[in-house]
Amino acid sequence: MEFVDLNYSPTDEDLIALFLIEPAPSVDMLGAAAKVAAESSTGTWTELTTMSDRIRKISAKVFRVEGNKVLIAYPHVLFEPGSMSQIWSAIAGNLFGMKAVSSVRLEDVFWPSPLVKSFKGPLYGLYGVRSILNVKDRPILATVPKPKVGMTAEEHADVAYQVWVGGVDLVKDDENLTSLSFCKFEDRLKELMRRRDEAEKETGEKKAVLANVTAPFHEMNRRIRLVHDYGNEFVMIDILTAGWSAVQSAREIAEEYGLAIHAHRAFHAAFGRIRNHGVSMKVVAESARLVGVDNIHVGTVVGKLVSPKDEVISLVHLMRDRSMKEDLSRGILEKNWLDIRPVTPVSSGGLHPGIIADVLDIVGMDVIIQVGGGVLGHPEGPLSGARAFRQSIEAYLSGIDVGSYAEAHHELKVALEKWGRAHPM
Ligand code: RUB
Ligand code: CA
Repeated sequence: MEFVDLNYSPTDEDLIALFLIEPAPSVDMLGAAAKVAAESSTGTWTELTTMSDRIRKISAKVFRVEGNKVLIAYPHVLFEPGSMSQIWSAIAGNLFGMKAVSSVRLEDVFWPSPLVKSFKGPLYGLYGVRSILNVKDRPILATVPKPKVGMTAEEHADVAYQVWVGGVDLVKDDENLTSLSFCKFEDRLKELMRRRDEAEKETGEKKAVLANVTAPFHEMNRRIRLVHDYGNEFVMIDILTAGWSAVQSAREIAEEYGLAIHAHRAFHAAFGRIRNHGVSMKVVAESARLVGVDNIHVGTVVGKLVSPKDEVISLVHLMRDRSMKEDLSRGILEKNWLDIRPVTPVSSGGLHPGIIADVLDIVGMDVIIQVGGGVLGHPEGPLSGARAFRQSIEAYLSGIDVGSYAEAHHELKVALEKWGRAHPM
């Protein structure tokens, strides 16, 4: 019980973690909470002869328990400044496997100023990304060419060219499209840049690629350089499969070359989907904002992937706002991002023109909307698919129902005939 002190008032410099805990059948709540605090800070399963008062002072303390919500304060010296991997090894590490709990979820974190200041945050962030693309007064539009893997570099770039001309700003590599035998990274990038220049000339709009550089670190480093050398402005990283150390190192290199980072979150649902165990997407996104990605996927509510409405709304605010008040009922601890720039939320996964309005009603205008299948599945091809996508955005911005707007917009009409307003599975 030396890891519990219900009279403790945390200081501004403590990191606070909000856990949802279900104790194992033979364990009471305070006992389980104490074990979580111990395992994630200075303790282990038994009393130690090597423990001292000096070390007890820096141990984590359970200081508040409300139902299944347990708040634990950690003196910031338990964490290595500027190392997200080390922080996760502590507060998102061994504790998930302890026999003392039936389930435990890291729901949110209060990041104290000594740690916030130790991270760089985004180089560009939401407003910087808008100004790279020169898109100020509408959501930014992105498309993943589909099939997600399988096309050659030339086929891929040809699809990209068509969707750019149809009105999309960003062409995104998919999470599993890196450098494959039939579509090597450099070949694809080269071809994409050539076609990008054509599309920019034709449309007079700025266009760019979210180039997936995910790879073992030295190779990722080389790919980031290539993206710069070929004149593109963005790299994309599968941040969870690559790992925080790789993302932080990539952030350093991206800064050298002035590149923005698009964070794909593939893998998050493996530990975040079940809402009473694992790590919430909020903690993933907050960690990503600190280490300095510029865009991050937050879900759609209405698309093909599970993303509950309350979670998506929280994520959008956690990425865009400068600060937030504690709201335990929503599983949110206070936030003060200091000088860390806002991040662009990305809504993606199973979207099509018929449901864009539903998403924008939830996430607002300061977002990237990504539509892959909902563009490439258009019966008249990629160019028409992209036009239909852009038309659905125009309809929303003019406050006109997409069905009425479609009467005078052929591509949108065809898209609605295929997909209607269905929320896909
Ligand atoms: C979207 C897609 C993305 C998902 C990931 O393709 O492949 O990888 O957005 O999901 P499509 P999330 O538009 O055809 O569904 O953004 O929820 O992480
Ligand atoms: Ca994908």
